[in-house]
Amino acid sequence: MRRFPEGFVWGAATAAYQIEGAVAEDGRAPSIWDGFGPIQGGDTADVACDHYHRYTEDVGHLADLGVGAYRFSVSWPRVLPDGKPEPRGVDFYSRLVDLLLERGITPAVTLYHWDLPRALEEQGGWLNRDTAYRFAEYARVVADALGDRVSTWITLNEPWCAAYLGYGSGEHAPGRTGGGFAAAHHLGLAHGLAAPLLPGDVGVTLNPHVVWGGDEAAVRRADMIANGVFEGPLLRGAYPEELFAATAHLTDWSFVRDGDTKVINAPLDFLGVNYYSVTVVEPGGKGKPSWPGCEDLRFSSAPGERTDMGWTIAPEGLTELLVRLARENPGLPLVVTENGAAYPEPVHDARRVAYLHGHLGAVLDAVEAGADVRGYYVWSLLDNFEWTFGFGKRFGVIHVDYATRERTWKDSARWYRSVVAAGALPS
Ligand code: IFM
Repeated sequence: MRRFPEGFVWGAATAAYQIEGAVAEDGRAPSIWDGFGPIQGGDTADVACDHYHRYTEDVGHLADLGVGAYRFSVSWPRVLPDGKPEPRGVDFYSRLVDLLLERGITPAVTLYHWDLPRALEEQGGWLNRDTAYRFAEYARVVADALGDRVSTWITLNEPWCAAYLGYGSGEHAPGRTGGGFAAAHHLGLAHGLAAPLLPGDVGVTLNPHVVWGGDEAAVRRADMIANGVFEGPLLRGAYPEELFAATAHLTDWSFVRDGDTKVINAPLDFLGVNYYSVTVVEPGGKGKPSWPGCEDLRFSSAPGERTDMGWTIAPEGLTELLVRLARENPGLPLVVTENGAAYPEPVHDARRVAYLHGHLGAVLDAVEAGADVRGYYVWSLLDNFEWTFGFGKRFGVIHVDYATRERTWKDSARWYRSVVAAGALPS
């Protein structure tokens, strides 16, 4: 057995839009994802996993798994449906938090997991600087409602996706193209304005890319676009020097105002890290719309076995990432806030067990190399609405039957429970 450090936090993660359903209840307003199409299979998240009505059962599953923490997100359009600072649907989260605490599970609350109120998108969304200030108001409302019981906060989930897929390639809602850097900047500003308002431990969750390739310049540029744009201001208070010249053909960065990067660089208690796979880059391609400033590069997957998402299984990338982040940010605890794999098997999911085993081993390798990794949240507690893939990709350790919404434990749930109980990984 390989033991995890004393006090290591074991968790499971979800996000509001992917599991809640109840999109028209308690006055919830539309989000940018409602009606965003084309979603594979014509699926919608109108009911999703019906977690809004089944949260008691789901907290029971968390308790049975034995996890010490549950990472979920609050739906902004449920809490502030008309943008006025008079919260409505926050009671749902209050009941959820109470139940978690009753069962001895620490709530870890994400404030933005991609479900922007549509009304704000109509005013420019993340291209509009004002959205950052609206986010801070929303953060204050949630902090006022839950801050007496919640002491672990994550401001944003994967701003790379929200900015570059939502406003760069347009693959994600709201489906706009060409504004990825402005969106990234305003998301960072939103984080920086909100972070000081949250009581307790505050982090932000990134999906830093592990970029592999033989050409040093290509790797360095892709790393700057995927990681430097976010980690620079958030962790070091400045954008990378080379960024402005490398992207001058796309933007003049005039949306960055004096003092912004200082705000974005608000003190952090931990950095959330989501990891699934690695990216391979080489010179001589046609770029990818979600990689602005990398138009002359070719992106591919690393060779090897892949999950149902087509993502190569590369646990060594997680070790590399955690060790890099630890080296570059001494004193900043790291938490793996998402890791997992999509596979279709309804119950006997040996491939997911192997994936999780490999990646937990990779976390231990990073710890042994000196990285201060404080916890791990499996993605995901439940099969759920996988954005543009609809219900077609299943990440849960618990199976959801979308006809009945019945939950059934997969082998990976039983396996994870045994690892959590032992606090150690079988070798
Ligand atoms: O389902 C998503 C989640 O919402 C954000 N991180 C990646 C997961 C798998 O694609």
